[in-house]
Amino acid sequence: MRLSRYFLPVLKETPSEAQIVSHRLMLRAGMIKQSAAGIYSWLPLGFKVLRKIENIVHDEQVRAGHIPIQMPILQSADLWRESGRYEAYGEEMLRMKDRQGRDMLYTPTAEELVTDIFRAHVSSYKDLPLTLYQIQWKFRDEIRPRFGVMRGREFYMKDGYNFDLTKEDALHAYNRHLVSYLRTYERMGLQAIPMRADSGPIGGDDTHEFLVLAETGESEVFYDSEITELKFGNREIDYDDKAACRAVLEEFTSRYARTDETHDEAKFAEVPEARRRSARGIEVGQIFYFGTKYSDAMGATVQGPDGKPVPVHMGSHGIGVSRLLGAIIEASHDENGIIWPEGVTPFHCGIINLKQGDEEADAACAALEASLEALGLEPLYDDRKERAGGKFATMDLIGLPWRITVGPRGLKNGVVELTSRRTGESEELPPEEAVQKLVDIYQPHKVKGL
Ligand code: 5CA
Repeated sequence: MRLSRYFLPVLKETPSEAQIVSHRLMLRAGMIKQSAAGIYSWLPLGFKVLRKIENIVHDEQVRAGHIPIQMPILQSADLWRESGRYEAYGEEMLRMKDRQGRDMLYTPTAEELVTDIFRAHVSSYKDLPLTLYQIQWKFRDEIRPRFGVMRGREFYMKDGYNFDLTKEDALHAYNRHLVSYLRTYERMGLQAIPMRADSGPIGGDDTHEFLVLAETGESEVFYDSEITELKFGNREIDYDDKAACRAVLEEFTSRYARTDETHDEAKFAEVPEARRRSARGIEVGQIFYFGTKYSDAMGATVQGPDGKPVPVHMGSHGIGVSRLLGAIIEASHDENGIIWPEGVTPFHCGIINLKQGDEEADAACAALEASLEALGLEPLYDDRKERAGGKFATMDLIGLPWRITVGPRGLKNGVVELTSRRTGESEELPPEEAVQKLVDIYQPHKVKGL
Protein backbone atom coordinates (compact mmCIF):
# COMPACT_ATOMS: atom_id res chain seq x y z
CA MET A 1 0.00 0.00 0.00
CA ARG A 2 1.21 3.46 -0.89
CA LEU A 3 0.57 6.04 1.79
CA SER A 4 -0.22 8.67 -0.86
CA ARG A 5 -3.22 6.58 -1.90
CA TYR A 6 -4.29 5.41 1.56
CA PHE A 7 -6.68 7.03 4.02
CA LEU A 8 -4.73 7.67 7.21
CA PRO A 9 -6.13 10.80 8.87
CA VAL A 10 -3.48 11.25 11.61
CA LEU A 11 -4.02 14.10 14.05
CA LYS A 12 -1.24 16.52 14.96
CA GLU A 13 -2.91 17.67 18.17
CA THR A 14 -3.60 15.42 21.11
CA PRO A 15 -7.39 15.17 21.37
CA SER A 16 -8.51 16.66 24.67
CA GLU A 17 -11.42 14.28 25.25
CA ALA A 18 -9.16 11.21 25.52
CA GLN A 19 -8.07 10.42 29.06
CA ILE A 20 -5.94 7.33 28.52
CA VAL A 21 -3.05 6.66 26.21
CA SER A 22 -4.68 3.98 24.04
CA HIS A 23 -7.66 6.22 23.29
CA ARG A 24 -5.38 9.16 22.50
CA LEU A 25 -3.17 7.08 20.22
CA MET A 26 -6.08 5.46 18.40
CA LEU A 27 -7.50 8.90 17.62
CA ARG A 28 -4.11 10.39 16.72
CA ALA A 29 -3.22 7.45 14.48
CA GLY A 30 -6.49 7.87 12.57
CA MET A 31 -7.83 4.45 13.60
CA ILE A 32 -11.29 5.38 14.86
CA LYS A 33 -13.72 8.26 14.80
CA GLN A 34 -16.43 8.67 17.40
CA SER A 35 -19.88 8.91 15.86
CA ALA A 36 -21.90 9.08 19.11
CA ALA A 37 -21.03 8.47 22.77
CA GLY A 38 -19.38 5.05 22.94
CA ILE A 39 -20.00 4.34 19.24
CA TYR A 40 -17.17 4.45 16.69
CA SER A 41 -16.47 4.20 13.01
CA TRP A 42 -13.43 2.07 12.28
CA LEU A 43 -11.14 3.85 9.85
CA PRO A 44 -8.83 1.79 7.61
CA LEU A 45 -5.92 1.36 10.03
CA GLY A 46 -8.16 0.53 13.00
CA PHE A 47 -10.31 -1.77 10.90
CA LYS A 48 -7.22 -3.66 9.75
CA VAL A 49 -6.08 -4.34 13.31
CA LEU A 50 -9.63 -5.31 14.31
CA ARG A 51 -9.65 -7.88 11.49
CA LYS A 52 -6.22 -9.23 12.52
CA ILE A 53 -7.41 -9.73 16.07
CA GLU A 54 -10.63 -11.30 14.86
CA ASN A 55 -8.70 -13.74 12.67
CA ILE A 56 -6.52 -14.89 15.55
CA VAL A 57 -9.65 -15.44 17.64
CA HIS A 58 -11.22 -17.50 14.83
CA ASP A 59 -8.02 -19.46 14.30
CA GLU A 60 -7.82 -20.50 17.94
CA GLN A 61 -11.54 -21.25 18.29
CA VAL A 62 -11.54 -23.48 15.23
CA ARG A 63 -8.39 -25.19 16.53
CA ALA A 64 -10.23 -25.96 19.78
CA GLY A 65 -13.05 -27.59 17.81
CA HIS A 66 -15.59 -24.79 18.16
CA ILE A 67 -17.87 -23.98 15.22
CA PRO A 68 -18.42 -20.46 13.87
CA ILE A 69 -21.91 -19.17 13.12
CA GLN A 70 -23.39 -15.70 12.75
CA MET A 71 -26.48 -14.62 14.65
CA PRO A 72 -28.42 -11.40 14.08
CA ILE A 73 -27.76 -8.12 15.85
CA LEU A 74 -31.46 -7.47 16.43
CA GLN A 75 -33.34 -9.96 18.52
CA SER A 76 -36.99 -10.42 19.40
CA ALA A 77 -37.81 -9.78 23.06
CA ASP A 78 -39.91 -12.96 23.20
CA LEU A 79 -36.91 -15.24 23.68
CA TRP A 80 -35.72 -13.09 26.54
CA ARG A 81 -39.13 -13.29 28.17
CA GLU A 82 -38.76 -17.08 28.14
CA SER A 83 -35.51 -16.95 30.08
CA GLY A 84 -36.76 -14.19 32.36
CA ARG A 85 -33.94 -11.87 31.42
CA TYR A 86 -35.99 -9.33 29.46
CA GLU A 87 -36.99 -7.52 32.64
CA ALA A 88 -33.94 -8.55 34.66
CA TYR A 89 -31.28 -7.21 32.28
CA GLY A 90 -32.10 -3.60 33.10
CA GLU A 91 -31.09 -0.31 31.56
CA GLU A 92 -28.07 -1.63 29.69
CA MET A 93 -30.32 -3.30 27.14
CA LEU A 94 -31.25 -1.11 24.19
CA ARG A 95 -34.90 -1.83 23.48
CA MET A 96 -36.94 -0.78 20.45
CA LYS A 97 -40.16 -1.54 18.65
CA ASP A 98 -40.55 -2.48 15.00
CA ARG A 99 -43.36 -1.04 12.84
CA GLN A 100 -45.75 -3.79 13.98
CA GLY A 101 -45.20 -2.73 17.56
CA ARG A 102 -43.18 -5.84 18.43
CA ASP A 103 -40.53 -5.51 21.12
CA MET A 104 -37.01 -5.88 19.75
CA LEU A 105 -33.57 -5.41 21.23
CA TYR A 106 -29.99 -4.91 20.10
CA THR A 107 -28.06 -7.99 21.21
CA PRO A 108 -26.02 -7.46 24.41
CA THR A 109 -25.19 -11.21 24.46
CA ALA A 110 -26.85 -14.23 22.87
CA GLU A 111 -27.52 -17.08 25.33
CA GLU A 112 -31.25 -17.13 24.45
CA LEU A 113 -30.74 -16.91 20.69
CA VAL A 114 -28.25 -19.76 20.57
CA THR A 115 -30.33 -21.91 22.93
CA ASP A 116 -33.27 -21.41 20.56
CA ILE A 117 -31.14 -22.63 17.64
CA PHE A 118 -30.02 -25.61 19.67
CA ARG A 119 -33.50 -26.71 20.78
CA ALA A 120 -34.80 -26.44 17.21
CA HIS A 121 -32.15 -28.70 15.70
CA VAL A 122 -30.52 -30.94 18.29
CA SER A 123 -32.47 -33.72 19.93
CA SER A 124 -30.04 -36.51 20.80
CA TYR A 125 -27.11 -36.80 23.17
CA LYS A 126 -25.25 -38.31 20.21
CA ASP A 127 -24.95 -34.84 18.69
CA LEU A 128 -23.02 -33.60 21.73
CA PRO A 129 -20.63 -32.10 22.60
CA LEU A 130 -21.28 -28.94 20.60
CA THR A 131 -19.80 -25.48 20.88
CA LEU A 132 -21.06 -22.71 18.60
CA TYR A 133 -19.57 -19.25 18.55
CA GLN A 134 -19.82 -15.98 16.68
CA ILE A 135 -17.94 -12.73 16.41
CA GLN A 136 -20.57 -10.04 16.29
CA TRP A 137 -21.34 -6.46 17.30
CA LYS A 138 -22.98 -6.06 20.67
CA PHE A 139 -24.69 -3.11 22.30
CA ARG A 140 -24.81 -2.32 25.99
CA ASP A 141 -26.11 1.07 26.96
CA GLU A 142 -23.28 1.66 29.43
CA ILE A 143 -24.02 4.51 31.78
CA ARG A 144 -20.48 5.82 31.43
CA PRO A 145 -18.96 4.86 28.08
CA ARG A 146 -15.33 5.92 28.22
CA PHE A 147 -11.74 5.31 27.22
CA GLY A 148 -12.64 4.89 23.55
CA VAL A 149 -13.09 1.27 22.48
CA MET A 150 -12.27 0.09 25.98
CA ARG A 151 -15.77 0.71 27.33
CA GLY A 152 -17.93 1.32 24.31
CA ARG A 153 -21.67 1.08 24.01
CA GLU A 154 -21.31 -0.69 20.67
CA PHE A 155 -18.46 -3.19 20.74
CA TYR A 156 -17.23 -6.27 18.92
CA MET A 157 -17.28 -9.51 20.87
CA LYS A 158 -16.61 -13.15 20.33
CA ASP A 159 -19.30 -15.08 22.15
CA GLY A 160 -19.23 -18.86 22.31
CA TYR A 161 -21.71 -21.30 23.82
CA ASN A 162 -21.15 -24.93 24.75
CA PHE A 163 -23.84 -27.61 24.97
CA ASP A 164 -22.98 -30.78 26.86
CA LEU A 165 -24.75 -33.81 28.27
CA THR A 166 -23.21 -33.70 31.73
CA LYS A 167 -21.67 -31.22 34.11
CA GLU A 168 -18.35 -33.00 33.70
CA ASP A 169 -18.44 -32.55 29.93
CA ALA A 170 -19.43 -28.90 30.30
CA LEU A 171 -16.53 -28.32 32.67
CA HIS A 172 -14.25 -29.82 30.04
CA ALA A 173 -15.66 -27.26 27.58
CA TYR A 174 -14.87 -24.58 30.18
CA ASN A 175 -11.30 -25.82 30.49
CA ARG A 176 -10.94 -26.05 26.72
CA HIS A 177 -11.98 -22.43 26.44
CA LEU A 178 -9.49 -21.43 29.09
CA VAL A 179 -6.67 -23.09 27.15
CA SER A 180 -7.76 -21.57 23.83
CA TYR A 181 -7.91 -18.12 25.44
CA LEU A 182 -4.39 -18.41 26.83
CA ARG A 183 -3.16 -19.21 23.33
CA THR A 184 -5.24 -16.43 21.77
CA TYR A 185 -3.93 -13.64 23.99
CA GLU A 186 -0.33 -14.80 23.79
CA ARG A 187 -0.50 -14.67 20.00
CA MET A 188 -1.45 -11.02 20.34
CA GLY A 189 1.60 -10.36 22.46
CA LEU A 190 -0.45 -10.10 25.65
CA GLN A 191 -0.31 -11.74 29.02
CA ALA A 192 -3.92 -12.15 30.19
CA ILE A 193 -4.27 -13.71 33.63
CA PRO A 194 -7.33 -15.83 34.45
CA MET A 195 -8.86 -14.57 37.70
CA ARG A 196 -11.80 -15.81 39.70
CA ALA A 197 -14.63 -13.34 39.16
CA ASP A 198 -18.32 -12.66 39.63
CA SER A 199 -20.85 -13.88 37.04
CA GLY A 200 -23.21 -10.84 36.99
CA PRO A 201 -26.25 -11.00 34.70
CA ILE A 202 -24.97 -14.06 32.78
CA GLY A 203 -25.35 -16.25 35.88
CA GLY A 204 -23.63 -19.37 37.21
CA ASP A 205 -20.99 -20.09 39.85
CA ASP A 206 -17.92 -20.93 37.83
CA THR A 207 -16.41 -18.00 36.07
CA HIS A 208 -12.99 -16.60 35.31
CA GLU A 209 -12.12 -13.25 33.82
CA PHE A 210 -8.93 -12.75 31.82
CA LEU A 211 -7.06 -9.63 32.84
CA VAL A 212 -4.26 -7.70 31.23
CA LEU A 213 -2.39 -5.78 33.90
CA ALA A 214 -2.40 -2.04 33.17
CA GLU A 215 -2.54 1.06 35.36
CA THR A 216 -5.50 2.36 33.39
CA GLY A 217 -7.51 -0.85 33.82
CA GLU A 218 -11.00 -0.50 35.24
CA SER A 219 -10.81 -3.57 37.48
CA GLU A 220 -8.98 -3.80 40.77
CA VAL A 221 -7.13 -7.11 41.04
CA PHE A 222 -5.22 -9.05 43.71
CA TYR A 223 -2.78 -11.80 42.85
CA ASP A 224 0.22 -13.90 43.73
CA SER A 225 3.13 -12.51 41.66
CA GLU A 226 4.19 -16.06 40.71
CA ILE A 227 1.28 -16.14 38.30
CA THR A 228 2.93 -13.58 36.02
CA GLU A 229 5.73 -16.07 35.32
CA LEU A 230 3.38 -18.57 33.68
CA LYS A 231 3.34 -18.84 29.92
CA PHE A 232 1.45 -21.24 27.70
CA GLY A 233 3.96 -20.88 24.88
CA ASN A 234 4.24 -23.36 22.03
CA ARG A 235 3.01 -26.44 23.85
CA GLU A 236 0.96 -28.92 21.92
CA ILE A 237 -2.44 -29.61 23.39
CA ASP A 238 -5.03 -32.20 22.49
CA TYR A 239 -8.33 -30.43 23.06
CA ASP A 240 -10.16 -33.76 23.41
CA ASP A 241 -7.89 -34.79 26.27
CA LYS A 242 -9.87 -33.91 29.38
CA ALA A 243 -7.02 -34.48 31.80
CA ALA A 244 -4.60 -32.36 29.78
CA CYS A 245 -7.01 -29.40 29.59
CA ARG A 246 -7.83 -29.75 33.29
CA ALA A 247 -4.11 -29.72 34.11
CA VAL A 248 -3.67 -26.41 32.27
CA LEU A 249 -6.61 -24.91 34.17
CA GLU A 250 -5.07 -26.06 37.44
CA GLU A 251 -1.66 -24.71 36.52
CA PHE A 252 -3.04 -21.30 35.63
CA THR A 253 -5.68 -20.94 38.36
CA SER A 254 -4.19 -22.57 41.44
CA ARG A 255 -2.44 -19.43 42.64
CA TYR A 256 -4.36 -16.58 44.20
CA ALA A 257 -5.72 -14.24 41.51
CA ARG A 258 -9.05 -12.49 41.97
CA THR A 259 -10.89 -9.36 40.99
CA ASP A 260 -12.25 -7.09 43.72
CA GLU A 261 -15.69 -8.70 43.33
CA THR A 262 -14.47 -12.00 44.75
CA HIS A 263 -11.39 -10.84 46.66
CA ASP A 264 -10.96 -12.58 50.01
CA GLU A 265 -8.53 -10.85 52.41
CA ALA A 266 -8.10 -13.94 54.60
CA LYS A 267 -7.15 -16.17 51.65
CA PHE A 268 -4.93 -13.46 50.19
CA ALA A 269 -3.06 -13.27 53.50
CA GLU A 270 -1.96 -16.88 52.98
CA VAL A 271 0.16 -15.76 50.00
CA PRO A 272 3.72 -14.94 51.19
CA GLU A 273 3.84 -11.19 51.68
CA ALA A 274 6.62 -10.58 49.18
CA ARG A 275 4.46 -12.09 46.44
CA ARG A 276 1.19 -10.29 47.24
CA ARG A 277 0.26 -7.76 44.57
CA SER A 278 -2.67 -5.46 44.11
CA ALA A 279 -2.94 -3.71 40.77
CA ARG A 280 -5.34 -2.72 38.05
CA GLY A 281 -6.33 -4.76 35.03
CA ILE A 282 -8.27 -4.66 31.76
CA GLU A 283 -10.81 -7.46 31.38
CA VAL A 284 -10.35 -8.87 27.89
CA GLY A 285 -12.46 -12.02 28.25
CA GLN A 286 -14.63 -14.06 30.53
CA ILE A 287 -15.73 -17.71 30.65
CA PHE A 288 -18.81 -19.02 32.44
CA TYR A 289 -20.31 -22.36 33.38
CA PHE A 290 -23.95 -21.93 34.33
CA GLY A 291 -25.32 -25.48 34.05
CA THR A 292 -28.95 -25.77 33.02
CA LYS A 293 -30.05 -22.17 33.73
CA TYR A 294 -31.09 -21.45 30.13
CA SER A 295 -31.86 -24.99 29.01
CA ASP A 296 -34.32 -25.43 31.91
CA ALA A 297 -36.02 -22.10 31.24
CA MET A 298 -36.22 -22.62 27.48
CA GLY A 299 -36.76 -26.38 27.29
CA ALA A 300 -33.45 -27.24 25.61
CA THR A 301 -33.26 -30.97 26.23
CA VAL A 302 -31.75 -33.92 24.43
CA GLN A 303 -32.71 -37.54 24.56
CA GLY A 304 -30.18 -39.16 26.88
CA PRO A 305 -28.65 -42.66 26.51
CA ASP A 306 -31.61 -44.12 28.46
CA GLY A 307 -34.15 -42.45 26.15
CA LYS A 308 -35.24 -39.87 28.74
CA PRO A 309 -35.03 -36.12 28.02
CA VAL A 310 -32.24 -34.30 29.87
CA PRO A 311 -31.59 -30.55 29.93
CA VAL A 312 -28.19 -29.71 28.47
CA HIS A 313 -25.36 -28.21 30.50
CA MET A 314 -24.16 -24.93 29.12
CA GLY A 315 -21.59 -22.23 29.49
CA SER A 316 -20.76 -19.07 27.59
CA HIS A 317 -17.40 -17.62 26.78
CA GLY A 318 -16.59 -14.10 25.63
CA ILE A 319 -13.62 -12.21 24.23
CA GLY A 320 -13.70 -8.42 23.96
CA VAL A 321 -12.38 -8.20 20.40
CA SER A 322 -12.64 -4.41 19.99
CA ARG A 323 -11.51 -3.78 23.58
CA LEU A 324 -8.37 -5.77 22.80
CA LEU A 325 -7.08 -2.98 20.55
CA GLY A 326 -7.07 -0.65 23.53
CA ALA A 327 -5.57 -3.29 25.82
CA ILE A 328 -2.75 -4.06 23.38
CA ILE A 329 -1.89 -0.37 23.02
CA GLU A 330 -1.97 0.17 26.79
CA ALA A 331 0.50 -2.70 27.10
CA SER A 332 2.68 -1.72 24.16
CA HIS A 333 3.51 1.90 23.36
CA ASP A 334 6.10 4.58 24.07
CA GLU A 335 6.15 8.39 24.02
CA ASN A 336 6.23 8.38 20.20
CA GLY A 337 3.25 6.15 19.62
CA ILE A 338 1.97 2.61 19.33
CA ILE A 339 4.24 -0.46 19.09
CA TRP A 340 2.20 -3.27 17.52
CA PRO A 341 3.12 -6.86 18.36
CA GLU A 342 3.91 -8.75 15.13
CA GLY A 343 0.77 -10.89 15.45
CA VAL A 344 -1.67 -7.99 15.05
CA THR A 345 0.21 -5.24 13.22
CA PRO A 346 -1.88 -3.59 10.46
CA PHE A 347 1.08 -3.62 8.04
CA HIS A 348 4.14 -5.80 8.43
CA CYS A 349 6.61 -3.01 7.83
CA GLY A 350 6.91 0.58 6.74
CA ILE A 351 9.08 1.68 3.83
CA ILE A 352 10.44 5.19 4.03
CA ASN A 353 11.91 6.84 1.00
CA LEU A 354 14.30 9.55 2.17
CA LYS A 355 14.43 11.17 -1.24
CA GLN A 356 11.13 10.88 -3.02
CA GLY A 357 11.59 11.79 -6.68
CA ASP A 358 15.16 10.44 -6.84
CA GLU A 359 15.03 7.87 -9.60
CA GLU A 360 17.19 5.28 -7.89
CA ALA A 361 15.53 5.63 -4.46
CA ASP A 362 12.03 5.45 -5.98
CA ALA A 363 12.95 2.32 -7.95
CA ALA A 364 14.51 0.63 -4.91
CA CYS A 365 11.41 1.32 -2.80
CA ALA A 366 9.07 0.04 -5.49
CA ALA A 367 11.17 -3.12 -5.83
CA LEU A 368 11.14 -3.70 -2.06
CA GLU A 369 7.41 -3.20 -1.95
CA ALA A 370 6.89 -5.65 -4.81
CA SER A 371 9.11 -8.38 -3.37
CA LEU A 372 7.55 -8.13 0.10
CA GLU A 373 4.08 -8.36 -1.41
CA ALA A 374 5.08 -11.31 -3.60
CA LEU A 375 6.09 -13.12 -0.39
CA GLY A 376 2.74 -12.47 1.24
CA LEU A 377 3.74 -9.51 3.41
CA GLU A 378 2.00 -6.15 3.45
CA PRO A 379 4.27 -3.12 3.53
CA LEU A 380 3.10 0.46 3.91
CA TYR A 381 5.27 2.58 1.64
CA ASP A 382 5.42 6.26 2.57
CA ASP A 383 5.86 7.71 -0.91
CA ARG A 384 4.74 11.22 -0.01
CA LYS A 385 6.91 14.23 -0.81
CA GLU A 386 7.43 15.06 2.86
CA ARG A 387 10.38 15.75 5.10
CA ALA A 388 12.03 12.59 6.44
CA GLY A 389 11.33 13.74 10.01
CA GLY A 390 7.60 13.89 9.36
CA LYS A 391 7.66 10.43 7.77
CA PHE A 392 9.51 8.93 10.73
CA ALA A 393 7.08 10.54 13.18
CA THR A 394 4.06 9.10 11.34
CA MET A 395 5.59 5.61 11.23
CA ASP A 396 6.41 5.78 14.94
CA LEU A 397 2.90 6.96 15.75
CA ILE A 398 1.12 4.17 13.85
CA GLY A 399 3.49 1.64 15.37
CA LEU A 400 4.53 -0.79 12.61
CA PRO A 401 7.09 -3.07 14.30
CA TRP A 402 9.61 -2.84 11.43
CA ARG A 403 10.73 -0.05 9.14
CA ILE A 404 12.95 -0.10 6.07
CA THR A 405 14.59 3.22 5.30
CA VAL A 406 15.86 3.78 1.78
CA GLY A 407 18.13 6.66 0.79
CA PRO A 408 20.57 7.49 -2.00
CA ARG A 409 23.60 7.26 0.30
CA GLY A 410 22.85 3.69 1.44
CA LEU A 411 21.93 2.61 -2.05
CA LYS A 412 25.39 3.65 -3.27
CA ASN A 413 26.72 0.94 -0.92
CA GLY A 414 23.96 -1.49 -1.84
CA VAL A 415 22.21 -1.31 1.53
CA VAL A 416 19.00 -0.19 3.19
CA GLU A 417 18.34 0.23 6.89
CA LEU A 418 16.07 -2.14 8.85
CA THR A 419 14.86 -0.71 12.17
CA SER A 420 12.95 -2.28 15.02
CA ARG A 421 10.22 -0.01 16.39
CA ARG A 422 10.44 -1.71 19.79
CA THR A 423 14.18 -1.43 20.42
CA GLY A 424 15.06 1.36 18.01
CA GLU A 425 18.00 -0.74 16.84
CA SER A 426 18.94 -0.51 13.17
CA GLU A 427 21.10 -2.56 10.86
CA GLU A 428 22.27 -1.90 7.33
CA LEU A 429 21.85 -4.75 4.92
CA PRO A 430 21.17 -5.45 1.24
CA PRO A 431 17.46 -5.13 0.36
CA GLU A 432 17.05 -8.88 -0.35
CA GLU A 433 18.38 -9.69 3.11
CA ALA A 434 16.03 -7.21 4.75
CA VAL A 435 13.13 -8.87 2.94
CA GLN A 436 14.26 -12.35 3.99
CA LYS A 437 14.62 -11.23 7.59
CA LEU A 438 11.04 -9.96 7.62
CA VAL A 439 9.79 -13.17 6.06
CA ASP A 440 11.49 -15.12 8.88
CA ILE A 441 10.17 -12.81 11.58
CA TYR A 442 6.59 -13.15 10.39
CA GLN A 443 6.70 -16.88 9.67
CA PRO A 444 5.29 -17.88 13.12
CA HIS A 445 2.52 -15.29 12.84
CA LYS A 446 0.69 -16.74 9.86
CA VAL A 447 -3.05 -16.86 10.53
CA LYS A 448 -5.59 -19.15 8.92
CA GLY A 449 -8.65 -17.30 10.18
CA LEU A 450 -12.02 -18.86 9.47
N1 5CA B 1 -22.26 -13.99 27.23
C1 5CA B 1 -21.02 -13.81 27.94
C2 5CA B 1 -19.92 -14.56 27.33
S1 5CA B 1 -20.11 -14.77 25.65
C3 5CA B 1 -20.67 -12.33 28.05
O1 5CA B 1 -21.38 -11.50 27.54
N2 5CA B 1 -19.59 -12.05 28.76
S2 5CA B 1 -19.07 -10.62 29.16
O2 5CA B 1 -20.15 -9.80 29.60
O3 5CA B 1 -18.04 -10.83 30.12
O4 5CA B 1 -18.44 -9.93 27.91
C4 5CA B 1 -17.35 -10.55 27.26
C5 5CA B 1 -16.22 -9.57 27.03
O5 5CA B 1 -16.67 -8.47 26.25
C6 5CA B 1 -15.69 -8.92 28.30
O6 5CA B 1 -14.75 -9.74 28.93
C7 5CA B 1 -15.06 -7.66 27.75
O7 5CA B 1 -13.74 -7.90 27.31
C8 5CA B 1 -15.91 -7.32 26.57
N3 5CA B 1 -16.83 -6.19 26.89
C9 5CA B 1 -17.88 -6.20 27.74
N4 5CA B 1 -18.47 -4.99 27.80
C10 5CA B 1 -17.76 -4.18 26.95
C11 5CA B 1 -17.87 -2.81 26.56
N5 5CA B 1 -18.82 -2.03 27.05
N6 5CA B 1 -16.96 -2.32 25.68
C12 5CA B 1 -16.00 -3.12 25.16
N7 5CA B 1 -15.86 -4.41 25.49
C13 5CA B 1 -16.72 -4.95 26.37
